Amino acid sequence: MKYYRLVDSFGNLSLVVETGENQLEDITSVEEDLDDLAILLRTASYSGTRVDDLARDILASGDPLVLNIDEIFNSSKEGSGEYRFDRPFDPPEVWAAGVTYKNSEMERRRESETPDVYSNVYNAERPEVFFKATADRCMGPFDDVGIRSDSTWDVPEAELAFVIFKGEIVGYTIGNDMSSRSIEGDNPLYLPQAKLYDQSCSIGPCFVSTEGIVNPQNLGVECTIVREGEPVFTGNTSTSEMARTCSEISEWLQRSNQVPDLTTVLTGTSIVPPPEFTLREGDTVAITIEGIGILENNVVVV
Ligand code: DO4
Ligand code: MG
Repeated sequence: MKYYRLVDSFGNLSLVVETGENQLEDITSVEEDLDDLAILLRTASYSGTRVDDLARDILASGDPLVLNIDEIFNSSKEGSGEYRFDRPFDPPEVWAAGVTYKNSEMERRRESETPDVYSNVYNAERPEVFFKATADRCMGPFDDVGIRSDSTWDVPEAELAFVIFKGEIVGYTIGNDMSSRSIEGDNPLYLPQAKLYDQSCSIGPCFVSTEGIVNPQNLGVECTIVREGEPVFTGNTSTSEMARTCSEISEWLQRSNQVPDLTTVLTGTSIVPPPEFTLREGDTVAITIEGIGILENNVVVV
């Protein structure tokens, strides 16, 4: 099932579930303490219930508020209306895997004066896994994402993201790994500065439980960048092109490294705009992943 977090015009949060064509049902309108995915996952874990079964039971036990997805999508985009989509949950840590697609390896070789590090890691048993963002640096749907003021070449990275709870993958979302190619290209040791800065990441629009995604290694991914109303870049791929699996990345990340519940892990990109392309303030990035939805963000200089 797909879980969204809504914020109303008074700042109140609610946890809602997609239950039909264009339809959301509000769990919080039935159980007022259940306004966050973390609480639902914890309750499911304590009671030994699957999260989707718990959500269905709660909705069936009351008379939930029913909302229309398209209306909330439009009001979120326009910044108007009673409800808008919030970041679907608060990830205490965001990590990312890199060079998990052949295309990413080739593009990084192009930008770097030390290209071999990328080929080596693509072929190695140990994946590249790096710290990507804290909760404060991770934005939600329709929030602004950042390009650094000291960078000259910037791109979004459209990535499937998985979510860990009690050491296990419990669901998926979309991630945007905003990146400075000029800073990473100068020296791979600058990677933390190329990847982690204000508003350097976004996730959303929803969290999809593992029950809702049959095979994470076979999902279509698309990224479109719009400038002044016109698309200036579109690319697509499939997670079937990934050289590693989500389970494998999760296992490597958690070796000698306990991660807190709701840690989110971006799994790498294959969609790379051409070398002459760089993002500009005012651009809009829309990432679509099959079975999850569309994550849309505007770009600002930070
Ligand atoms: O090796 C640097 C970062 C790679 C990355 O972010 C990706 O492949 O998505
Ligand atoms: Mg990336």
